[in-house]
Formats: sequence, structure tokens, C-alpha cells
Amino acid sequence: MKNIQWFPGHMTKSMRQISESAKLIDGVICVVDARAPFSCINKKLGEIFLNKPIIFALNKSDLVERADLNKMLFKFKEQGFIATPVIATDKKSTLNCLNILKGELKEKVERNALKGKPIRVSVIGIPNTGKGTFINSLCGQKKAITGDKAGVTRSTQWVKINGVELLDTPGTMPPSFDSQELARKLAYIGSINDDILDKEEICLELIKELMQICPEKLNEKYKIQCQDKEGLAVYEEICKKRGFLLRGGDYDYTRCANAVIDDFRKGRIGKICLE
Ligand SMILES: Nc1nc2c(ncn2[C@@H]2O[C@H](COP(=O)(O)OP(=O)(O)OP(=O)(O)O)[C@@H](O)[C@H]2O)c(=O)[nH]1
Ligand SMILES: [Mg+2]
Repeated sequence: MKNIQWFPGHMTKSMRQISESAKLIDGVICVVDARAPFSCINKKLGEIFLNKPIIFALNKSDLVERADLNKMLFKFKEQGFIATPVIATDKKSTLNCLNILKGELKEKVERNALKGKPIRVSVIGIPNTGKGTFINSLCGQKKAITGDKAGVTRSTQWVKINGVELLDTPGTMPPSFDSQELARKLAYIGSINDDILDKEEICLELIKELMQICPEKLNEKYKIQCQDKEGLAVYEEICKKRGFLLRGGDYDYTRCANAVIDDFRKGRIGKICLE
């Protein structure tokens, strides 16, 4: 299997920019994907903000079941982290997240308010977790560029809202992945640039993963029977059901991979948590 490794040069630059801004920052919102929240934690980013309050925003929580979300929130709490569910497009949830951070910074917020000074919050996370969307929802305007692929934001940018200055930051990966299993999860959720991925291989691994955690959802979505089958056989069954065939009748693995991965990312196979 092809090894997944993604730490392009622009991320070294981003890490430096984020580090340099750290001294200005009062608190941090780390946006993670609720479908694989622990896999999204970049420890190298955390180290930059060691003694600042940090809230984990479990974003895209519309894409996981409530029970899984509660399990994840409990695990974060167990490990001593502050975490809250977020749907970045929903202002109520982003505001709630910001207010939790403000609660942690209560004295600072009060002192700054007297001086008419804003508090400064850095919004960090790996690529594609929804940092830009989160900021746009808070300020009610499209100040940050967003998009459904990894690596949309390329430089830091301050966005002002009432009493708070938010720093949008480019998605930043750790220099290396702890395991390939973790790297694959990040590939499924779209946090790794698709151009460096072997999509057919990722699709096969995703199918195997879904056969483990939610075979019934896979069956329902593609009108198949995946029980007691090999991953590749299921992959080919989906090709057949969907008519992803090449001239001559061979399976069109590439088209199928693009479709299945996209279905997963958009939540069309169902609400699925990978952890
Ligand atoms: N379903 C769902 N999609 C979301 C949510 N938040 C963001 N998205 C989508 O996720 C994709 C990435 O959003 P961005 O805001 O660009 O993410 P980012 O973290 O700024 O990405 P980079 O700049 O690449 O690091 C976009 O297609 C958003 O529409 C959410 O709560 N739920
Ligand atoms: Mg962005």
C-alpha cells in the first residue's frame, strides 16, 4: 500500500506564522472534524499554545450520530480537554463555542472591555475541518475563503467581530503521521490533498472500514449485500450497481472511488464516526 505523507512547504511557513502570532493570542479554538476528532489533533500546533486556554470545536457534528458525538465529547473531557459540538454554518453553535472560550478568559475579557481592547483568538486545525466556515458564521460575512478540499487557506488573516479579533490560519498537518491508519482516516474526511492520494486504494480501505463499523449503511446506500464478502468484491459490486464500467466491461474503479469517497464526505452514506 502506498504510504501517505503530506507536509508541503507552505505548512512549514504556516507553522511559523502561527508561532509568531502566538504571543498576541489570548485563547485558541481548535477546529476538529467530529467524524475523527482525535485523529485531527496536531500536537505540534498544540505545543505552540501550551499555556493558553484552548477549546476543541467538534465541527461537522451534523455528520455523526448524537450518541457517537456524546461518546467523543466524553472522551475529550476524560482527557482534561474542553470540547463542544459545532456545526460551523450554524451561528448559534459557533457563538456558543466562542462564549465557552470567553468564559475561560473571563478576567481578560473584563479587563480588556474596560480598555476598549478586543480579545484575540486563533482558530487552528488541520486542513478542511471548517475553520474558515466557523469564522464566517461568527462574523456573518464571507471574510474567509472556504472550499471543500484540503488546503484552501494559505495565509493567516485577522477578522474582527464585536470585542473579538479572530485569526484564520491555514490548515496545518503534523510533520509526520503517528500511523497510516490515522492518515487514512484523514484522507477519508478530506483533510489530505487528493492529488497525493491513490483514490482507488483509499476507496478500498474506506469500504473495508465501513464494512466493519456500519455494514448496514453501506448495504442500504448502494443496495448491496456486503456481509461475508471481501472488500474488493464489495467495491466491484458497487461498480456494477452504479454502472461504473469501462468500454469492454471492466470495472471503472476510479469513477467508483471518486463517487464513494464523495458520498462518504458529504454524509450520503449516513452519519458515520470513524473513532
Ligand atoms: N456538513 C458540514 N460541512 C461543513 C461544516 N463546516 C464546514 N463544512 C464544509 O467543510 C469544507 C471546508 O470548510 P473550510 O471552512 O474551507 O475549512 P478550513 O478548515 O478553513 O480548510 P483549510 O483552509 O483548507 O484548512 C467546506 O466545504 C465547508 O462547507 C459543518 O459543520 N458541517
Ligand atoms: Mg480555511
